[in-house]
Parts: sequence; structure tokens; C-alpha cells
Amino acid sequence: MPADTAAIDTARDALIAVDVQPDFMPGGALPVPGGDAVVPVVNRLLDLFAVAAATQDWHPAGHLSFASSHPGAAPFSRVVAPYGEQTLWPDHCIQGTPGAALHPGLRAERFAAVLRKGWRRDVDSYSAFTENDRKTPTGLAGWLRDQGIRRVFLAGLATDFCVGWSGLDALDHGFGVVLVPDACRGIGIPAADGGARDSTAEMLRKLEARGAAFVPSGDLRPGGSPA
Ligand code: VGL
Ligand code: ZN
Repeated sequence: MPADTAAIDTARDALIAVDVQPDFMPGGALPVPGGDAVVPVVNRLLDLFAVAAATQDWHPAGHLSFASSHPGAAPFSRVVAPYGEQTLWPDHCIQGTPGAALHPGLRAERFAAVLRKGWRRDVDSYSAFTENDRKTPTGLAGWLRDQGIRRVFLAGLATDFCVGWSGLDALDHGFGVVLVPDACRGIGIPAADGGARDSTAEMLRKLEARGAAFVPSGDLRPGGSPA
């Protein structure tokens, strides 16, 4: 990690905008409270980075993560999938639908790569790096390495699922991780055991414990690229 967490090295730092899609906006199929507020923040952040990528949650109809695929199951309940526990969601981000597009307000032309994930019917993928079976790579780590990237700055939706899992996996892959809190929003599922931490607080705790940094967008600044 560079000594100065807030200075962007355009040769080694990448911005990853996770799942900034209409279905995750207020009024969408799986709304994240305040989700629309991340769009202008991501757009401003794009000015600081030479390398930026976006992810799209991209499910086929009948996806295993949809409550509607499990008769009698309610959204936000959990089932045991062949690869382990899986939270069930309302139908969302169905391939090719407007709700699955990149948010139309994003400066999408600035993304060098757009990675779609969760496209296998029987495996979900919260993380941009590894699917929920915890073994299938998406290819993003290799792409970032091929660009010379050492550190990723995370923005997007939702903090407690796709952003958070992406951060944990980025750390596992040896990338430095900086989460930009004002560029992210969480779904916030109450703790199953009635505990005080909801899913967003719990994910932030895990990220911090594993060494992720948290730097608000207003503190980030150009750091140049040392030769
Ligand atoms: C997400 C739940 C289901 C996310 C995607 O983008 O955080 N959450 N699919
Ligand atoms: Zn999804």
C-alpha cells in the first residue's frame, strides 16, 4: 500500500463501480436506500482514475437467488444451495432488462471493462472476483493485474453484499482495498440473531478487521504516478 492512502496513483489504482444499476435504486426491484446518491459521486471519482471498471449483476430468469425460484420462500429468507447458504432476493437484474443496465446517469464511457456476474443460473455471485460457490473466478483479478493494478477503490451497491464481498476477495487476492463510504450504500438486513449490527455494519467491521481502508471521496486527490 502506498504510504498515503488518499493519493491516487493512476498507474496502480483502479476504481471499481459495483452494480450501479436501476434495479438497486429506490423504486427498483431490489432497492438499496439512497442508492441513487452514489451516481454523482462515482461520476466525480472517475476523473481521478485512469483505470476504472464496472460490474453488472446479470441474472437469467429463474435464477437460484430469486425467492420466486423456491416455492413458498420469502425474499430475504435463506436457503441452503449446493454450495452453501444463499439469501433469497426479489427477482432483480434480469439479463437484458432496463433494470439490469448500467445506470443511465453514469459516465459509462469511462469504464475500460464491464464485468457481468451472477449469469450462471445455479450460482450467485456477490463478489466481482469469485462466485458464491467460493471457487469460480470471474477473471477480474487477472484483468486488474494485467493492467498493473495493485489497489482497488470500491464504490457502488450494496455495501453489505456485492461491494463488501468484492472488497474481502480483493484483499484475498493481494490488492490493497479502499472503500469510499459516500460512494456506497447498504441494504441493511437486521441481524438474524437480533444483534445490534445489521448486515452493513457487520460487513464494514469485517472489511476493517481485514485491513481495508475507508476514505471519503472528498479526501481523495491526484497523487501522480511515480516513474
Ligand atoms: C446484490 C443482492 C443480490 C448487490 C446483488 O449488488 O449487492 N445484492 N444481488
Ligand atoms: Zn443479484
